[in-house]
Amino acid sequence: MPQINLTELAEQSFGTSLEQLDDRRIYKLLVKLVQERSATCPLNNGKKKLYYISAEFLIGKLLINNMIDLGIYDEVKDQLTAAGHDLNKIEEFEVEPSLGNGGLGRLAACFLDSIATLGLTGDGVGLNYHYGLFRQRFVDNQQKAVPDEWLGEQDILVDDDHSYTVEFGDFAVTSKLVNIDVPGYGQSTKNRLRLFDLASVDDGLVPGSSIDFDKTEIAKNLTLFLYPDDSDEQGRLLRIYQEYFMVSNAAQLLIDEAVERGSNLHDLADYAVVQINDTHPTMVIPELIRLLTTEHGIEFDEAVTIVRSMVAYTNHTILAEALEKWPLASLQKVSPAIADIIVKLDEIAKAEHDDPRVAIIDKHDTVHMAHMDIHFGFSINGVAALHTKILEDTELHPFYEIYPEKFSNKTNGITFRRWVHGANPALASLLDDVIGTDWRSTGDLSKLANFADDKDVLERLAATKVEAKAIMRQFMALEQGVTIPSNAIIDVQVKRIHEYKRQQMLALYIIWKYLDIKNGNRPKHPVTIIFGGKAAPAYTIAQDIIHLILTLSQWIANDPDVAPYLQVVMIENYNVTAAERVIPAADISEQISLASKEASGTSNMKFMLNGALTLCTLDGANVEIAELVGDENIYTFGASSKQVEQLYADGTYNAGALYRKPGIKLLVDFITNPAFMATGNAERLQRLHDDIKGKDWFMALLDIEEYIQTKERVLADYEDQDTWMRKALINIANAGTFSSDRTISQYNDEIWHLN
Ligand code: CR6
Repeated sequence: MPQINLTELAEQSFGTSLEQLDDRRIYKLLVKLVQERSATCPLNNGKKKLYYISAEFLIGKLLINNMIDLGIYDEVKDQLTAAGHDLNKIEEFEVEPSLGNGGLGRLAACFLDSIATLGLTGDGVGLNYHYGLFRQRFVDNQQKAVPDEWLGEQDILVDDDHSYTVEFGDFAVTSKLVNIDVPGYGQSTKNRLRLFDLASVDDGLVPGSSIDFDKTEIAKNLTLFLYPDDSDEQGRLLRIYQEYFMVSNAAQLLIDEAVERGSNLHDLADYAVVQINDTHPTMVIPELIRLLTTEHGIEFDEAVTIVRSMVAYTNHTILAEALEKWPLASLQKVSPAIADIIVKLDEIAKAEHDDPRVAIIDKHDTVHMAHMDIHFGFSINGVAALHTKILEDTELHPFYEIYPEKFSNKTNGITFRRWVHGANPALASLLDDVIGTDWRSTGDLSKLANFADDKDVLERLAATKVEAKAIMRQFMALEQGVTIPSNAIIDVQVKRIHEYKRQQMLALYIIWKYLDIKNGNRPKHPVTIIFGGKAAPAYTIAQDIIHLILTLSQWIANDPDVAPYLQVVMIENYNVTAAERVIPAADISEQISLASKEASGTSNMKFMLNGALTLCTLDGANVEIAELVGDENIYTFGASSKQVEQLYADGTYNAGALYRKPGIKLLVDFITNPAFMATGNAERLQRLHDDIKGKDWFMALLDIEEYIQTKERVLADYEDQDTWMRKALINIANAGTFSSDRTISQYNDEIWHLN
């Protein structure tokens, strides 16, 4: 590849010097450069191709990431710096795509990066949501969801001429396709993210201020939002329409491309493998069978056999709410042909295994999508060792008894290109200096452990944290309007708002700390607690938790006794870009879910990689982090997953009894003390208070005391910076396991078998 000369490009494109060029035009220049480079990369083109089908891909901004993957980032950055420009400021002109929700979508994005980096032939397939999930605004300390209009200004979508008809029960729609290039790091080839859309979409329907729209106007509105509100019948139907639209397009594309590469369709499994990311794409199973039989003349039994050897399923949760079950009647309405095939598949499964616990269609005529995946896929995996064990031993045990060979674990991972190289350049260059540059492609950071007692390296590591904090503070000031003290301990919990993740428990800690400071116990360093995350619009308690956090933030900021020592910040519209600023700056990583409930977590890995210390329950991948770094380099607390499972099984958890302990009552009742309530929304605060006191389904009160003690130990330990930085270094040195390149190698070696 020719070398890059930005000075020359600036002259050619704008007739001015690079120094004189404003950030917006530099941004345009870089976009063009990346597009041109990427266009010259041929597609990976192995015989067998992976289709990673997912309802979400939380890809984040792409400019910097693509420059890294194309191998031009350092060159570009150096030239810009020399000309007095700041790449972070230039990146602000890029709009972040809104195609995902949380960890599952971000995982899919890391996976695409690693699939391309390993030179594997595999595309992501999903939908092109015009307004994404939603954009989060805070109004009166409450979340307001508005459409996220990201599509207007983006420069990343490339038109593709594939177009298909998708037949629903009483009408048909036509699709169109756009692609996003996914170059691989250190490769000259690329893959793509394929996003289907309605040819007849009408995105003028949504007024800027509301996410409400007519859910019956499928042919206009199908691809407006990711996860449209499913609290009513129409909303649930819309989700099924979306899912069927997604997989019908994916299946038609897959068959077309396999035929192009020489498949006679009897051998389709030699040409394609499908990874079903959570249950949303499950209907790809009956859809492939439908296409093979009705369009391509293959016998039903053979079609079933073919499909059974080419689809694999990943489970991401044991929470019942995310294990989809649809009424057969709803599936019949969306696609009678698919419903018929599901009925036949259910008969086959019942003939093979006469056990109501593993039925696809239960006695209420409800279709269990995960059950279809397990019977008619060849593989099912969990996303962390503990999660997979829970699937095997309890949640999916009857299936494990039938098909032990189908089960495996694939602990999640993250791409180091985005999460160190791009997000934490200071740390990346320190690593280059200390252990050489191989880690960028191998993910191997273990050599860093040799420097655990090297004072110079520890000091330089501390300096990278200072630098990351400066970038974060600048972001917070400019984008969020908050000033964070430069000497503050940065304590972060960023993830979707959900009771099982227990943001409410951290809120109770904040109340405790507030009262403690009021009592005169002033921390040596100020503590800034940062939250970020969206709550599903129909999830009332999660909205109440956001309200509590924002009300506490304001209450504390207004108390001059406490404000200099404690600060609470909730990032508005937390997204990948915000994550890239905040995670490298963190000292403490909050991973405090109720044990057994967080399947894996992936922010835990990003924080560890960036040298934060983890404060956690033994849940999800935290268990693996703890094993790797050893007890003295992590802070764990709380009931074990076994204990929690037992409490649920016995039905003996008693929130009320715990609430009555004086130390706990004081914290919970703070939420409804009249002066505090007067500053917020009384209905929300009262409801949340009553829920914690009376139900507390995710057992925050069970772990709160030990959590407070452990956190105080963490804060005290921070004061010994030498020991702290040593722990941070050990964490980074052990993070290599969590490279998504490792995860993808395992998927490929054990499931996909691509060349
Ligand atoms: N919320 C899990 O809860 C896991 C990701 C990716 C989740 C989380 O622990 O890290 O998937 N599950 O595997 C679902 O979205 C259903 C998540 O993102």
